[in-house]
Amino acid sequence: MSASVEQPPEGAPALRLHRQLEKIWATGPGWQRLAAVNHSVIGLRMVITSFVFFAIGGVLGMLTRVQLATPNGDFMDAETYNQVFTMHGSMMLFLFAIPMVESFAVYLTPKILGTRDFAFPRLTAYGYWCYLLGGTILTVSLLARVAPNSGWFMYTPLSSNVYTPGVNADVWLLGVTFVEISALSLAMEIVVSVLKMRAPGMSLDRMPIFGWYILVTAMMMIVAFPPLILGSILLEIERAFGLPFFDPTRGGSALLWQHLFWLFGHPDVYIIFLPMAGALSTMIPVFANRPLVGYRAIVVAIIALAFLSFGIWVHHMFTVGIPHLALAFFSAGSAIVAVPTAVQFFAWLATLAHGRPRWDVPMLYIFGFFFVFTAGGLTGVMLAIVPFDWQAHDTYFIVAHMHYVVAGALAFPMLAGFYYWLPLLTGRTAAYRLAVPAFWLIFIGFNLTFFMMHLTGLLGMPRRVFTYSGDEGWNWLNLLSSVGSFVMTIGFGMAVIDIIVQLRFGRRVRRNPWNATTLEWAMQMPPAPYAFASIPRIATGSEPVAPDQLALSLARGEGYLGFARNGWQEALGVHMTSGEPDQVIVLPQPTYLPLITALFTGAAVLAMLFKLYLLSLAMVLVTLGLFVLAGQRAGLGRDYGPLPIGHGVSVPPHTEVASAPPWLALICTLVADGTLFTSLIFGTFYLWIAAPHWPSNLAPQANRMLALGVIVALVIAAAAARGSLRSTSAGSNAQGWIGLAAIALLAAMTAAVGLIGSVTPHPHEHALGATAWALIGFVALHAGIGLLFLISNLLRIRAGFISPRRLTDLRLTRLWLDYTTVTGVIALGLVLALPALVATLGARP
Ligand code: HEM
Ligand SMILES: [Cu+2]
Repeated sequence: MSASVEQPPEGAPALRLHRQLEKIWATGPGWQRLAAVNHSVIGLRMVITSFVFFAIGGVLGMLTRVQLATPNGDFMDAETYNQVFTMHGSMMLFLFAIPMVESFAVYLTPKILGTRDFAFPRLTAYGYWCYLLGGTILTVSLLARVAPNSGWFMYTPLSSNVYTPGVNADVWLLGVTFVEISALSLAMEIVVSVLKMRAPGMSLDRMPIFGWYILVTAMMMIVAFPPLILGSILLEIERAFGLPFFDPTRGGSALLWQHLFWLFGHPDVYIIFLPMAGALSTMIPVFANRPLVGYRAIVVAIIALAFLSFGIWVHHMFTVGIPHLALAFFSAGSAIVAVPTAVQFFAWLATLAHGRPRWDVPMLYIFGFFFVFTAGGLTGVMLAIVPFDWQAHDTYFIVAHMHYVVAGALAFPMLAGFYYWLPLLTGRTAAYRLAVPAFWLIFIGFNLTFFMMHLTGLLGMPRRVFTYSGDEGWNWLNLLSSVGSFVMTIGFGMAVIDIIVQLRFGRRVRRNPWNATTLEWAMQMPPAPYAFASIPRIATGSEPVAPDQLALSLARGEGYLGFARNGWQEALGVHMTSGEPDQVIVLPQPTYLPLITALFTGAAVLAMLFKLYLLSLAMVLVTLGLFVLAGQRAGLGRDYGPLPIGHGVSVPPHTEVASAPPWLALICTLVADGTLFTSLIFGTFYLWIAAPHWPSNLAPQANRMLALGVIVALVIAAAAARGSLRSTSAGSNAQGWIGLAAIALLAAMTAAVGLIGSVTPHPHEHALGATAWALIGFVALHAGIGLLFLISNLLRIRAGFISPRRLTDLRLTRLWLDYTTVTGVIALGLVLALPALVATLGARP
């Protein structure tokens, strides 16, 4: 079978190997940079882009402080102030915090885990472009003076059509959803890459602690973002087409938005914190000069934290009128979440206490983190106590708490991380004469700004006011806050200058300047596009790696895959838990497709903003078509059988195994999609149980025959997908089965559209009809996507990418159609059952 595979040359000298790999992996110069898909390139771009958004968001923050420095400020009017502080909060969270932690993950994870790249390089690039375009749309809206203005959490009814008639809220809903989708796609590939692409021998329990943090964070993203995406879609549908999900006069509920928002919002705090905590857990042992204390306890703690954080979103809603029992429950839960955080804290302190800490710039910022984050944690425990929250809610105390937590968790560890990893990139080190004073200015300025806000809050100053009269006793506190914010900004400015100076004039350092024991230091400085010339094997036992010796041996090609074969970009796939190599993953080359696809996605968003819905639909279809096209030539065009990877080991290419990365990626996708679906079900039940105006005499009749028709058609499609898989693996032609599946899906979609047309009460009139519309729409959409899967299958069978041994495509289609059938049965069952359910509850006010 494997006739024309190039044989690996024996003992390639380091330099020749380097040249060969460079030729295969490098991104071209000039315009070809736009085609880059490499994780180092994209990761670096993301760092820079998120830092630019941080600067813009910072300027907006400064503007708010100028306005609030003195009473009766007339620097801005109320409307401008609303836009400025809404954009400040939204930018800081959606365009800076989340992308910044993701960029750390994108740049560092493959290097720390000892692999050459992520599993889906083109998706990395697509995610980056979507982020850049979405962020640009939001920024431009600010210049056009149509920026979002109803607060960064967009509470309805303030953000609904009645109170925010312009496009301001649409910009937020569409722009943020765009950015979230990119975050979600990155999260999926992070999960797959961490699980499937570690260095051989790196079993899960020997993975560097950073890998655990990133894995848990990415999994949290997969479950945390869908509720917000759903909420944004429903609110946008309400604003654009008048379907009342959040309008209480027509059976909707404004509180549903808050639930969906905070189901995302609270876990998001930990999504931001955990990767940075991972950076801390990586740096602290290095500076303490001894291994991390309590590796296992930390792993347990972060998993516990992930679970707990999803259960306490209601602590953001203590004042909306929640039953007493629920208050007690969520209050206790919020206090308990301090425990796993404390476990990490004590592990860090113990590591420092047992070692001989070395002072350097990153350590300064780590000290800053300890101080600021502890303070934020303490006020957090205060706010978890319901009576206190009732007092402090919507005062500046919350703003103070939030900045202590977010900046403590993010800004300080981020700067520590910059200073720690920058030598890897530049081979140079910081200029201390700037770095140290910069730290102190940031630290003092930060505390001056935000400590005062605790006091202004306790004195009763509400947040989001654009001015105050001056006789409340808030004057000098506000002035000090504003002065502090300028001190902090000067500090940030100095840190930026310091980093730029380091890039150009920093003192040269040797490899691994901090004496670290993780793999990223065992590569060239700066890293080559292929990361490792050959892939290390992690020996048994948990002795730390010695990057210096390892680096030379890897560069000489003494690890796995220490050769260039067929011009392929090769990486190793491993068994998820044991870390034993089980496949060669052949990665795609640079291409403009991600950029083009993102441009069309952006065009769809813009068309929606300008209310050109048909154009938008067309753009969505082009985007989907491009995805199918991108899948066209992915993988390998023929069977190869086991390929040698060095050290006498041979494994098959990823196209010929069952546990290939795309399979795992689809499972992650379905988890995300299933969370969205569950949120939709939750919303339906929530409205039925809690929303006003659900009289029992609505007596709607969904058409049972049509519903049955949808289900039967879906079952036929799923069965036909099984048939196509069976006949292909038996070596016969599957096109008939695929055709049958396609016809069944078309029938299902037609029946679903008919069903939507006959829904009563009309979706415009009542939330009952609107939720039925959404549930059936969900089913129709998934049947449509199933159709794309089938088209892709046909094209790829024709092009020879599917064979009895290369079945991944067909297995993906089967899984998708099974999922569509199951969710379809649940959704339609609920649509049919709702009228009866409504009747049992009776008329409510
Ligand atoms: C130059 C430093 C900063 C200043 C002067 C500043 C100032 C402010 C002010 C005045 C508000 C409005 C509060 C309100 O009326 O509700 C605000 C809100 C907010 N800030 Fe900052 N901020 C700064 C840095 C940051 C950073 C570093 C982050 C995140 C990483 C951040 C995230 C937020 C968020 C999410 C909100 C919305 C809070 C809410 O109202 O719920 N800020 N900030
Ligand atoms: Cu929370």
